[in-house]
Amino acid sequence: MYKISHESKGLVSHGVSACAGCGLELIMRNVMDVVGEDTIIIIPPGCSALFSGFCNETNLKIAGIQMNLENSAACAAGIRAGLKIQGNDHTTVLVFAGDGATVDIGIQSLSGAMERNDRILYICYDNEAYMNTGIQSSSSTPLGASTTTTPAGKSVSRKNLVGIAMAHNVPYAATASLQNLVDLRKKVKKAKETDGTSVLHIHTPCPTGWFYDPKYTIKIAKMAVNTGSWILYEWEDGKVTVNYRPKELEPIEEYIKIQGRFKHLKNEQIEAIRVEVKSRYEEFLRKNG
Ligand SMILES: Cc1ncc(C[n+]2csc(CCOP(=O)(O)OP(=O)(O)O)c2C)c(N)n1
Ligand code: SF4
Ligand SMILES: [Mg+2]
Repeated sequence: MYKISHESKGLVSHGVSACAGCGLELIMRNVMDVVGEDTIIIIPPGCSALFSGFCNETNLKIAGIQMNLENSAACAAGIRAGLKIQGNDHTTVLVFAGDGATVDIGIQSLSGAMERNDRILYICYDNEAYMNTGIQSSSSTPLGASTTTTPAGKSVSRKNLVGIAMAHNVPYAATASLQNLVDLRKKVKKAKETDGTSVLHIHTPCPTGWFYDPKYTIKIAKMAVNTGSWILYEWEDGKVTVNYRPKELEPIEEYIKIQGRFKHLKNEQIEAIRVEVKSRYEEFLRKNG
């Protein structure tokens, strides 16, 4: 039903100062290709601000504004209201925010937009910590991961962003991953065409904060999905569809061992993560299978 072009529209310039192997850069380039020129982007502080640029230079060839961590969704809602008064119902209003900007600091303004069902496309690229300020833990950091504020490993599990969006009964919400770019692009297109608030939660491997060799970004994205650590699904018209089910879950140890942020873990802690991931995955399939 959804025809997706794979051509780049060239809306992101070359020479962006993201780290080598940055998952966020790949996501930004793919998202821009789907949303196209008729888009206003709102970017809060974080690594995505590399794309808003510095001073009077920007890496994005579309209109945009650099907002605060607290209020990107509120800003997007205001832009939508302004466009409506101008009689413009064609421009996409896109928030492109990190996990800290979404599940922690900006959650109240996102909640307000979801309650009002403002017509905005909200993308959270989730690199599972506050990377831009030196790898502090966020409420999306997974159990056991070492960050500068959880040096011995995070002791609690992460928040469930799409679950929060579903609780607001938004018309469209989905998870996505670099594991499958066709699926990711389809979801961006559906979200863009949604008449109301749409929320995409995109898993975003980060070599600098997860301490792995930059060449493994796609491999790690695939491992997250194949181990059940990241579940690909959509919420549409009040119904959940699971988009991909590995025939058998791959052992979580492989995913953990390739990343330096887990290297401090003892066997019993790895076992606790294995149990957490497996039970969350099985419970999700039981409820939505
Ligand atoms: C209210 C507020 N607190 C703290 C900061 C400092 N700050 C700037 S970027 C950033 C990290 C944001 O993390 P996230 O949203 O996960 O994006 P990432 O850097 O990981 O891409 C922080 C804490 C800020 N700009 N505003
Ligand atoms: S810290 Fe991570 S998310 Fe930020 S630019 Fe570097 S690789 Fe990308
Ligand atoms: Mg982050």
